[in-house]
Amino acid sequence: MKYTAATLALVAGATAHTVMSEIYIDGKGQGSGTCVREPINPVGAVDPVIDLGSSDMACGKDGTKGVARTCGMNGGQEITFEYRQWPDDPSKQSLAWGHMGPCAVYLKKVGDATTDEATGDGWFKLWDEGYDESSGKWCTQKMIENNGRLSVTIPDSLAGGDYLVRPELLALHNIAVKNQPEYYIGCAQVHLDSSGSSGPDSTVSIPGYTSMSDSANQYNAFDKPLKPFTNVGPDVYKSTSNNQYFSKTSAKQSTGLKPDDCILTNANWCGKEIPDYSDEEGCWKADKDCWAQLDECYDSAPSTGSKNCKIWEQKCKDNQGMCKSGGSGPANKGQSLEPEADSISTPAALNGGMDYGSSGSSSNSGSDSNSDSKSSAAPSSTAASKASSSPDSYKQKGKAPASYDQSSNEQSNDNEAAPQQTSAAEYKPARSSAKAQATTMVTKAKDNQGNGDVVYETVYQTVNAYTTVYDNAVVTETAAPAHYRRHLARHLHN
Ligand SMILES: [Cu+2]
Repeated sequence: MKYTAATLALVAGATAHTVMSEIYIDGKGQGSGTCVREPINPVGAVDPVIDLGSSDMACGKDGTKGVARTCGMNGGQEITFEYRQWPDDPSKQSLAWGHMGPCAVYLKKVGDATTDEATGDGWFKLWDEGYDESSGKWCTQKMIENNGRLSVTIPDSLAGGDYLVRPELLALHNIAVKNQPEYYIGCAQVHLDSSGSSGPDSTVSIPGYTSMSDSANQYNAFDKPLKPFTNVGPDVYKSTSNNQYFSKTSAKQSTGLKPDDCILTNANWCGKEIPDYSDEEGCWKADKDCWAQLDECYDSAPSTGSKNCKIWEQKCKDNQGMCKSGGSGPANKGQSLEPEADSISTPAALNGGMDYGSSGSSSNSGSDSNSDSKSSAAPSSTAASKASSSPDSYKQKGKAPASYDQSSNEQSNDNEAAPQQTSAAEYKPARSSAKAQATTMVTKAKDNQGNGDVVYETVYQTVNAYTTVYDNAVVTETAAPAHYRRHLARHLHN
C-alpha cells in the first residue's frame, strides 16, 4: 500500500498538457488569446478533449462561444498557432515530449466568426502530418521543437469571408494502455480578405468526423516497428472552383474588428480612453470609469491571463494621483498603451509551413525564444527537457513503453531505465513505486482479459507508472497551470 500515495503524486504530476493560446499572421503576434477561442477557466484549460462525440471537439472547451475579435488576413498569408502548456507563460515548454501524434488544421467558412457555434457540418482539412520516418518524429514532436508552433499558408484561391481555423493535435500515448486518444483543439476567428472563389469539394461534421472505431484512435504508438498510420478525418483539401459551398464573396470584415478608439487590449478585451476632466470632481468620475474598465478586463481574461490588465491598472493608479493633485486630464490622452506585438520569423512553407529546424536540436528561431528561461522556469525538469530534444534520448525513452507491452515482471523492470535522464533525487521513490505498481497491475490485467471496466482501470494505473517515466519532462512539475490570479489586483482600489 505504500505506493498508493506515490501513485497519486504521479497522476498529479502527469497533468501537463497544452492549449492553443496565440496566433501569428505572417509572423506577427496578434496578442495572447486575441481572436482565439480558448477555455475561460484556467483550471483544466490545457486538458485534452477525450469524448469524441462532444461539442468540445469543434473548438475545444468553451469553444462553441465566440470571442469579440476576429483577426484579418489575406489569402496567401501564413497563420501560425502557438500551443502552450502554461497558457499565460509562453516562455515555458509547450508540451511534454511523450505526446506523440499527428497534427492537422481544419477550416470552416462561417457567416460571422464572432457568433458561429462551430459545431456541425462545413469543416474541411487544409493540412495534416503524422509520423515522419526519416526523422523518427511525430508531428507533435516537431511542433514541440518549434516552440509549440504550427504554421499553414492559407491558399489565396480560397473564397473570402469569416472562418474558424482549427488546429488539432492528436496525442496517441494513452491509447494502447488506456484506450484514450487525447485531442488538443483550439479555434482562431479569422476574416480572410480574398477575391478567390474556391472551396472544398466536400466537408465533414465536427463532432462526428471521427469515432473510437477509427484506426488512428486505436493506434499503438509503442509498437516496434510502428505500423502504418492513417490520420483521422477527411482527405486534405484540394482547391475546387465554383463549388457548391462557397459563392464568390468579397465582403469586407464587418464584425470582430478592433475598435479604432482602443488604446489597450487583453485577449479580446478593449480599453478605451477615460473621460476628459478639468476639475477634481471630473477626475473622480474618470477614475470610476477607469476601474470599471479594469474590472471588465480581469473578468474577461481567459486562460492566457491578464498581463495587459496590469498596464491598465497602472493607468488607473496614475490617474488617481492626478485627482489628488487637482490637475486636468487624462494624462497622455488617447495614447496607445499596447505593448509591441511579438514577432517570430516564420519559415517558408514546408509541409504545411512547419519549421523542422536542424535535426535533433531545439529550434530557437524568433525573438522571444529563450531556451534557458524555458528550462529554468521549471528547474526540476531541466535535464529532461534538454534530453528530450535529442533524438537519441527519445529512442531510449521509446524503449520503456515497448518493453511494457510484453508485460512480464522482468520486462517491467526495464521501464525504469528511462528516467535515468532525470537527475532529481526525488525521482527515485516514484520510480520504485512505479515498478511495484506495474508488476501488480499487469498481472491483474491478464487475469481480467476482456473484462470491461476492470481491465481499463487496471491498465490505466499501470500507464501512470510509465507515462510518468515517458513524460519525464513533466513528472516533477506539480505546479499545474491553475493559478493565474486573474483577480489578484482586482479589488485593490476598493
Ligand atoms: Cu497530456
